[in-house]
Amino acid sequence: MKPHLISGIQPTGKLHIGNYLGSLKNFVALQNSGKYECYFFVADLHSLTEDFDPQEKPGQILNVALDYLSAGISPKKSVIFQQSSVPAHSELAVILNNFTPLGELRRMTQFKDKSESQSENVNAGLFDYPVLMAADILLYDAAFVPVGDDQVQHLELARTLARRFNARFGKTFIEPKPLLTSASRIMSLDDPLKKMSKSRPQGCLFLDDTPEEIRNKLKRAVTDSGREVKYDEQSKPAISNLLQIYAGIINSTVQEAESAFKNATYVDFKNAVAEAVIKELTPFQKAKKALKPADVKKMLSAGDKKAASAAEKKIAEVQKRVGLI
Ligand code: AQP
Repeated sequence: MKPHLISGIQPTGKLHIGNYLGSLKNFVALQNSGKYECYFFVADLHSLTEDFDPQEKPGQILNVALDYLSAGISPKKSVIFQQSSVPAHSELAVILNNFTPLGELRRMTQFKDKSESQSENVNAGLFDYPVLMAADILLYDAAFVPVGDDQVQHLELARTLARRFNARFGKTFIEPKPLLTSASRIMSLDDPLKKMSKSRPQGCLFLDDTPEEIRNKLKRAVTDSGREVKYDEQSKPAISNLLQIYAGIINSTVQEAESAFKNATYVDFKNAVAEAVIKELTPFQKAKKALKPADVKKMLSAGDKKAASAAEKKIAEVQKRVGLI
């Protein structure tokens, strides 16, 4: 039996090149490696932890599913589903809450960061986010979880919870390991010290951007002092970020990208990054246009059923272990 692998993306807005290089592109490669039984979900429950408009939510959920398919995740090879359609995620999170000391959640840097960035909405869901994430993973016996480096601390908590539960109730869960991509943190085009985030659209290069928009955004992207295209996160954070984007897109290392632009000007380099991004996104955008929303919804509910059948077995086992049934 192949090891299970799971990951999700929140439907909080249009996906950007950070989501693509940090997760989506890697999801496709992992799926196509044939080494794993893959589960990819739309993390809609997680997305409620920040301000949202209920009118926009269904479109955002559909959009993540469309992006999965357009990037090459196939329902023939992977289980693609919507988190909230499988109630066992919430049930397991409620049970795991009882084995999670508050102090462990207080340490989470994402909670601290988001408490500052959304200070008017520091809700219990945000605090409990890592426990729901642990439930998402443990429910499917996932051995591997492809994540960006910002999620490594959450994954560590999932491992701790698995260990703690197994020690007390007998072997129930697998301890998941992270699979990191090389482009684990793409920064904003307007501020290379801030992570590219859906919630800061002014710094994003979106997967749906037209070639013109991509060219303009890269032209306007901030650069650093000096003239040399050089990878140095301390003294050249903006150029280093563009090198990361370029290398991620063409599947090379930043060192190779750096030497390819050794004698180039910033302008030439930025143009080359724009053209590489356009080349990569053209087939994605074509595939997305060809998809019919009604078909995608059908595909998603078929995936929900497959995911639910695995999850229901595990939640029943957990309920038995803790003495509920
Ligand atoms: N800038 C980034 N660089 C590399 N990877 C990134 N990811 C997100 N931003 C970057 C990775 O994308 C996956 C899905 O992310 P998510 O939507 O579930 O949550 P997120 O990390 O909170 O993404 P955003 O864009 O920053 O959304 P908002 O603004 O809504 O919080 C994850 O694997 C993440 O690491």
